[in-house]
Amino acid sequence: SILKQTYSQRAENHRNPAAKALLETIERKRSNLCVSVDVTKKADFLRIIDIVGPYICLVKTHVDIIEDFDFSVIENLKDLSVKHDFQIFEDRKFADIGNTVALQYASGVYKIASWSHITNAHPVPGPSVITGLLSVGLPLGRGLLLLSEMSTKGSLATGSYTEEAVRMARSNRDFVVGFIAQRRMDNIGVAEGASDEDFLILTPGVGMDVKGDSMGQQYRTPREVVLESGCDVIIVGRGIYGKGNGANPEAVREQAERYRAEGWKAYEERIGS
Ligand code: 5IU
Repeated sequence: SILKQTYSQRAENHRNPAAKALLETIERKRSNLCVSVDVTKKADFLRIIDIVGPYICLVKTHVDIIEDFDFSVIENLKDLSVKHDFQIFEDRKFADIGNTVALQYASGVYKIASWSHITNAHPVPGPSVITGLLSVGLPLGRGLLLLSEMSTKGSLATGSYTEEAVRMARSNRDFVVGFIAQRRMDNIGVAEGASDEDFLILTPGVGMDVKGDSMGQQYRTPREVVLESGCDVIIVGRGIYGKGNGANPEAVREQAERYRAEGWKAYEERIGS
């Protein structure tokens, strides 16, 4: 079963270059930690990434919240990704018709496809959202995650919506490499144990010290997410950079190290090593 395979074994199952690179990075750095850097100043953004860089496999960005954005942010981010050996995931959550998402992905101020190894989309428009994005991303070797579940209270992405998302992914395996979800999706709609599919499951809503925030976010621990729910990558934001936008570098470094260690321990326990 996928749950018992190592990340490097799974890297061999994947033909999509972004998925393969992510799995290889996870194994090389012994880190299934993705840091989500939701801050509004480019200096804070780059400083936090430089601190957490050694402990992560992936950085998750929302570049549209950076107030003083210019393209040097991207150049610096790319340099940091080489310096610290991590992949980049712009959490853009595309959700429009194919023609529009292709333009949003390739063009505008951010030119996301030119630098983000992985991005994501809501399945709400149906398969055309994938067709639009893959027209831009596939030739560049990019990968897409579908949002089949969310971490928030009252999320509508449940039941048949989640199942349809899995069907959409199965029809586009060369580009759709996995899901943003709270548990494994491989077994949805197939008999128990019958699936040998290998979708990557990246999971936000991870925190060890608090249960949620005042705006509907809900947190689970790395152990619950990786060991009990079989997810592959933990996505942690405020649990790592805290309230002060990472003003205390040593505290940020300590938290990154702590989440990396917890995520990896849960994985080792899962594969039984
Ligand atoms: N995010 C979630 N939950 C979801 C999805 C995305 O939290 O279901 I889809 C994003 C939002 C934020 C990050 O960028 O993941 C989590 O940040 P905190 O760890 O600070 O809550």
